[in-house]
Amino acid sequence: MTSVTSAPEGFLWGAATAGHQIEGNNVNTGHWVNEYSPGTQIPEPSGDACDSYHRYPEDIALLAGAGLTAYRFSLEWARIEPEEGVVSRAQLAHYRRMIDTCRSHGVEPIVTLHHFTFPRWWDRDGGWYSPRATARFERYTEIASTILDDVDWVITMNEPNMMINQSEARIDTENGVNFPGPSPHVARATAAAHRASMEVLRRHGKNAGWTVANQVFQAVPGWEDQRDEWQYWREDFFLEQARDDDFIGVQSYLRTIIGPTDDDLGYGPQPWPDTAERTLTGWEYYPEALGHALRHTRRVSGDIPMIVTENGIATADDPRRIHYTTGALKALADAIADGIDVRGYLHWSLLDNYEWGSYRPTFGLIAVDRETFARSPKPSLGWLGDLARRNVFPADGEHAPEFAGARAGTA
Ligand code: IFM
Repeated sequence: MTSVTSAPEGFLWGAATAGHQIEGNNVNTGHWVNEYSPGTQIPEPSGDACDSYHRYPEDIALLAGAGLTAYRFSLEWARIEPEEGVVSRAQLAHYRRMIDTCRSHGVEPIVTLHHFTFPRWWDRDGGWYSPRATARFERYTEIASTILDDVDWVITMNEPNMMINQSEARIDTENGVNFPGPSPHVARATAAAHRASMEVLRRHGKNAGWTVANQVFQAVPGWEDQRDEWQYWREDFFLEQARDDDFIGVQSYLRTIIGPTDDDLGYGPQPWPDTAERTLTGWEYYPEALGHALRHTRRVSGDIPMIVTENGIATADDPRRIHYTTGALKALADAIADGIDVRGYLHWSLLDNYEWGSYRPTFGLIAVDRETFARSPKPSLGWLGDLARRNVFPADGEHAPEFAGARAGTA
């Protein structure tokens, strides 16, 4: 019998998605262009995705019916502003209907303004390298704010620390998709756009912030300085920017061990040992990452409220998903017990969706038939919903074995 511990009153229990990964036919984005370009290195295109653009009422009803109380979803900038300065009222009305549907089910909508995808015109005209990037994002925030009156929680940008790799990747047209590492220029550009967006959202009375992919960088003993260096532009810069925000979204899946390598730099991520359990994304099974992520975020971002805006596992084995999430929630409960102010837990993801190049890594609490789009809730949805209804965390989650020799340096 699993023992439990209470979650704070009003704790948000939910699941998260992103437009491009579930809506389908998001044709006006640069990502769609890349997916369908001749010779693309993207293995599988998004196509109809989960057709959630039309089926969101069913998705929200399933989430609410299970007992969850919050739904994080994103707006698609490319639909709302299909050409620069052209605003689609019909698309704004679509997203407004999604918010209303959440409200009618008693579900708290948590809205992400930007989750990785850009309109084609943005990519054509310089992307983050355009001197107009901040003004464009600020204007988009103003446009989006017109439908957000009763939305309390707004995320300006999802994982800017991952997006900066993608921005650089798109620019390298000669060599195809390639992730040469983080760009301080793009990092600063995202930070400026975030600040401008925050000002708009605060004028509209929102709780606003951004979400950061927390990678739980750990060091092989003796490689702590290199770990810190590796980590700065990949994560800590972005955590620092959140110090004055209303909250920060913590997104955690795994850890990365930094140590010696044979390349010119001489240090970097270490391969996982052959014995490590891997998920369908090839990542190490490491549920306690979430506890390290929350502690590291507090250390760098300060004592601001946090929401776990993503956490989950790509697996075809649903009991394993429950096992992973049990471990993650146990780590979350411990962090709260240690005084970290966490306001909610949003599982990634509500649906099996498009994982940026493939449908194979299934992160969902709900399976989606790729032909008919029929939804089939997995036992994990009911399990998480039951914790939500009782507002409790499992207290005896199992932990994965530690890597020999790796030290949780900053966590
Ligand atoms: O699917 C992604 C999501 O878009 C951003 N965070 C990580 C998830 C899993 O890779």
